[in-house]
Amino acid sequence: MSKTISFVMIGGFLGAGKTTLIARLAHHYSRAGKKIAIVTNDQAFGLVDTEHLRSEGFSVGEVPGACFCCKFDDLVETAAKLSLEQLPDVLIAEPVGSCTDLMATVIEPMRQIYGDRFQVGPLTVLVKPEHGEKILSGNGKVGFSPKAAYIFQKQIEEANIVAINKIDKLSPERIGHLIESIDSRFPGKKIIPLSGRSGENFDRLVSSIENPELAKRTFMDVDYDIYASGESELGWYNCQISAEMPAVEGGNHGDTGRGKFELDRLVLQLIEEIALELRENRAEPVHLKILGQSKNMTESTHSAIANLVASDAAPELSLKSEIWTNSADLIVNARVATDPNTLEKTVKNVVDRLARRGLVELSLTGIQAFQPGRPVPIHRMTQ
Ligand SMILES: Nc1nc2c(ncn2[C@@H]2O[C@H](COP(=O)(O)OP(=O)(O)OP(=O)(O)O)[C@@H](O)[C@H]2O)c(=O)[nH]1
Ligand SMILES: [Mg+2]
Repeated sequence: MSKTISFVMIGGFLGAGKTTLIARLAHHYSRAGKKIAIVTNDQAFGLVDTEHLRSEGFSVGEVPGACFCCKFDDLVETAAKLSLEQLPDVLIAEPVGSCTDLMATVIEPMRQIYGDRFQVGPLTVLVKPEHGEKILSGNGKVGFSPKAAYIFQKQIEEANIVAINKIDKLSPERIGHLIESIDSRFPGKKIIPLSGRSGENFDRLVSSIENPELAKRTFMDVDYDIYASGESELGWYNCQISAEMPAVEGGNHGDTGRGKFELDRLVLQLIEEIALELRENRAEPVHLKILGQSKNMTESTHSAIANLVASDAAPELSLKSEIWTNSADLIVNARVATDPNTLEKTVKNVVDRLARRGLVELSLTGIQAFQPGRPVPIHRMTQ
């Protein structure tokens, strides 16, 4: 009899910490001797998350171009491709952070159509405190409209496990308020406050994910008009940037003839300058991330990632490469509550400005700038 694969889906809003937690979960299961496969998903191509998780040594497939629900067959096909060499024990899926209705459009079809292949676990949704506290309390300026906030709340409504993430940076009072407001608005949920970064309460999450009693069918009504217009409020922008140290005439820098730049500093500086410009345009960053990898093969296993998850959060380096290099490839993934043209101009201005300083040559390629289209799920099973 062929074995069934445990299917674990970790949802949550853009920048909630899904990839960080998935990396921790994948390391946890690998250490326990299990074979892991991961599927990432996005509206665009060229994903920071895919490169990040691959650089951690995992087998990662990507479903780009639309959300899992609209590309359900691609999800199953990608999982099958990842299983060609060796069947994984656990398949972890990261849906797009602006996606909801996953229970009816992905989880239930997985159970009903592929139940012989997959053991479908509870749907875990991470709550992003940076926008969540304002959305759930109704206090403070969220930076995007109630239609986009509708998606955030629907994600919690359908979750089997609601994981309040990033508690390492929240006071006990703030954690208490979040628990209270989630419990009063969505009673009966399994709520776990945790930190995907520090690992606090990670064990509690793992035992809940493995508890089949929590994998309940929680179907809900979704107004696809609100959902679609909420999602289309967000501008999506991806590109690649080639960063090269200019050749120094008569310089003496070994056989390359060039000096080196600090990769971590470069990705952080780009994020910081984009953050400033977005603030001037009053455009709320939902998640802006830049990954940098050296083009030099011996250094390319070290990745740098800089992130910005909200206008009132500080840009940060979530992954340090700690390398100096003379050439690097960067991937920019930006999801911001503004129109894609403004977003494209912002990134271009910043890149041009930095390049003019002459410290490093930067060239932009592979630009994708758009607003997500209306979600049209392949399946919607609510029985
Ligand atoms: N303080 C803190 N930061 C965290 C934690 N988990 C993730 N982050 C940070 O939050 C940012 C976003 O994390 P990701 O894991 O990329 O979030 P995501 O949900 O996968 O984002 P998208 O794929 O863009 O939707 C990064 O800067 C992470 O380092 C946490 O537990 N604590
Ligand atoms: Mg991610």
